[in-house]
Formats: sequence, structure tokens, C-alpha cells
Amino acid sequence: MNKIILMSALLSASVLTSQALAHHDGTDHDGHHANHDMHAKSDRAPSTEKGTENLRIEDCWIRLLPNVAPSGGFFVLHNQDKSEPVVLKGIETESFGMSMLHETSEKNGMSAMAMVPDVTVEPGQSLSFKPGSYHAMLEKPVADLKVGQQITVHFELGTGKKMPVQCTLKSPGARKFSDQ
Ligand SMILES: [Cu+2]
Repeated sequence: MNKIILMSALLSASVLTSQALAHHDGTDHDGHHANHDMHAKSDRAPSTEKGTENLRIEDCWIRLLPNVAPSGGFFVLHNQDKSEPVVLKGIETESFGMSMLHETSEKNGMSAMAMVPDVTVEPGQSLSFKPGSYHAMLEKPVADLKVGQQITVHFELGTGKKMPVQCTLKSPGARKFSDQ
């Protein structure tokens, strides 16, 4: 009886360890050695601003990782309005079953990531979603996604508008838009 309990304790410990290692190697969806707490809740409330739709979205790409690991989404937001902020509420695409906005940040010298309810770009400013910073996390890919392919991603704004953008799927080694 005791032996069985010990065995199952060891088994679950090893499962936890391999998951933790998978999250800490260089292949995570952020492309950054982040301490992944995927379920970390944001410590701020969602923005109540609608903001402007005068937004240009550039250089959208997704680092396509094998099914078991979430893929990272990166792009640049240019707020072209001189007086209103842009509020990005989230992204969605038929190519992935689930996606959310994340932020990687330094806390006590450690890199950690957390969900954010939205991201605000101030009037006239640009904001890059890139490894080690803001990024999207995409899970549950549909079958047959391939590196080099373009997919349509809808960017949902504070106004409720969903802007379609073509995003390029790139290899796990990609770190920026110009990489393959
Ligand atoms: Cu993340």
C-alpha cells in the first residue's frame, strides 16, 4: 500500500518536472527564457476605454511550435490617431482554438509572464509585440498548419471592431519578422 502511494507520488513528480522543463527551455512560445506561469492572473482590471480604430498593424508573425506547446504571436501596432488611444482587447483566428495576450516582465531579476486583459497604445505611438515583452499565446492549432503559410488573425479593439490581418507562420527558431 505504502509502496503504491510512493510510486504514484514519484510518477506525478516526474510529470510535473518534465512540464516545468518544457516551459523553461528555449522553445517556449515567447522565445525567451521566461518562468512560465500560464495561469498567472493579471493584477489590473480591463480598460474601460473604447479608443480609436485608426490603427495600422504590421509585421505579424507566429512562431509555430509542435502541437503540445503554445505558439507565440508577434506584431507591431501603430496608433495613427493623434488624440485617442488604441485598446487591443485580444486576437482570434480560426487556425487556433484559443489565444490570449501575454506580457513577459522582469520581477526580482527573474523573467515571468502573465495574461493581460488588454493592451493600450497611446496616441501617435507604436508598440511592438516581441519575444521578451508583450506577445500573444496561441493554443490548439488546427491540423495542417505549416511554416511559411499565412493565416488570418482578427484583432479585436475596444470599440468591438475586429480587424483582419494576415500573419505568417514561422519556424521555432524565428526571433523576428525577417527570420524564416
Ligand atoms: Cu506567454
